[in-house]
Amino acid sequence: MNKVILFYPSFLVNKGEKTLYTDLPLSIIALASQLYNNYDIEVIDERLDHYEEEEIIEKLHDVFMVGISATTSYQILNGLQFAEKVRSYSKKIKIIWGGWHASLMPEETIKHPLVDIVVIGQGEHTITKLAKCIKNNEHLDSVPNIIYKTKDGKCITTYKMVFNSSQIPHSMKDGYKCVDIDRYIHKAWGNQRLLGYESSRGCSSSCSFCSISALYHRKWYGLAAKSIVHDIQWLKDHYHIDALHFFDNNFFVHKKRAMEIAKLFIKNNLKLRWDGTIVTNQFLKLTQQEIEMLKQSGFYRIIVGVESGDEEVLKKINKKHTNKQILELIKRCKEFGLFPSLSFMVGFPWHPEKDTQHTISLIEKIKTLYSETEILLFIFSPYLGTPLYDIAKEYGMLFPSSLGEWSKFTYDKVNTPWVTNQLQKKINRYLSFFGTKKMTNDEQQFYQSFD
Ligand code: B12
Ligand code: SF4
Repeated sequence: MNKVILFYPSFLVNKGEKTLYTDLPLSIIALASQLYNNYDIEVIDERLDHYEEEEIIEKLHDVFMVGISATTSYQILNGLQFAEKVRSYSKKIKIIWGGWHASLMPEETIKHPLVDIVVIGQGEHTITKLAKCIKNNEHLDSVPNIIYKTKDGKCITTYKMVFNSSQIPHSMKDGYKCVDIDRYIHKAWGNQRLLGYESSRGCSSSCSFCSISALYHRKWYGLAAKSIVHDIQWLKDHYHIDALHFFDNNFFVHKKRAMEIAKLFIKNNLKLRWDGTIVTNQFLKLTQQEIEMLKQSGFYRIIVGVESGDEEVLKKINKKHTNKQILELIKRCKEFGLFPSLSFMVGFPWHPEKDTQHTISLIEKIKTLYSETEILLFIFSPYLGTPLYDIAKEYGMLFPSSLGEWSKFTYDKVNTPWVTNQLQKKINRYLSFFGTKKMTNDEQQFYQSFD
């Protein structure tokens, strides 16, 4: 037995519906890149792969472990359904859960009968050790950052560290070989062949609604510019991409690294359009020459979490900018011909009517200054493990308390008791106005479906 299945569950309850969010399953690719040389790897991306029961059974032949990657979403539901199939095929195959949900709720997750081992946090080192131990029937107590069940049902934890800078693989090429990259290349923002890429992990900020700071505690690690550009050149040569979207939580934490990447794009004549996340203060500190160099390298779009137009809320959620700075950022984008994509949340627990009003009013000012600005407007939902999750509980929000219950929960639906129906109706009007109507077909597709 030498086979490992890595499973990326669908986000949908009804899998017949149009598939949302079909970007590269980077978690699975990162794990596959570590296992590639020693095991037969099969990746199942349930958002795109539709197999009959018998086909799944056939695939399970020769498998000694499966890895399931899930965020807090219906991915849990679909992950459990897959685990059920694995369990009924053979009790010997180890079922391992990792990803954001399992990492934030490890003790709760391990209690589920369809979970043998939970991996907490980054999985690269752990999966390599786990695979070796499971295959050779060795004890698991030397594997870091897991919770596992012993034969008599006891749960043992080896949790040591939250974030390890050496864990981001220097090249994911082997992982890429395990998926059909063409399926993840999209048309969007005027690009014909856009692909996602991860060049750093973590974030130096500590916004109180965000899971990144909850798990990684403000630590950040980025790959070296040379190694990134080397990978990207390879992706360009093999998949003829014309644009790259950095999925990093905060691409510009290390300005020197970001500028080095831009320089290398120019030097190597990569001719790729690219975009990435930036915090307002980071953007406002860029000099004119730096912005020009970024533009020359193909940088065309900044993605900024503005989150609220209510300055009281900004303080409470630990966002370090003001409305004035946001308007300044918009003016600079217009001046330099950069395309701003801003995301907002309304309906925080304190005074949801007021924060909605202030946020809408800021969005209107932004649109007046630079109408091309892309606005993404969400209703706030408290993410697991964050300070706002605890505040939400104080404000009467109830959360599931087992993996089975979480499988019926999604952040996509409004589930905060303090957002009244009336407020929700009001927000919905703006959601459709700002959220989609102003977007081109390409961009709508990015957020709605890539089918
Ligand atoms: C890209 C991205 C998206 C993309 C989709 C990507 C895709 N694959 O199609 C888009 C933009 C569409 C998206 C949407 C949403 N996202 Co999102 N997204 C991300 C982001 C920025 C990167 C994900 C990624 O690829 N990371 C790179 C990989 C390598 O890291 P990783 O997933 O953490 O995997 C590592 C470990 O977790 C572990 N691991 C993971 N799986 C497994 C499995 C096994 C077996 C093992 C051993 C280990 C393991 O090992 C991996 C390597 O170290 C993350 C933040 C982040 N940095 O991860 C948020 C994040 C995952 N998203 C989040 C959320 C909330 C959402 C939304 C609900 C937001 C919204 N309000 O609409 C939506 C909706 C999704 C849905 N329908 O439910 C939250 C999840 C929180 C949670 N508790 O689950 C995150 C953490 C962001 C945050 N700031 O809090 N997202
Ligand atoms: S800047 Fe973005 S990634 Fe960083 S903590 Fe805030 S919301 Fe999370």
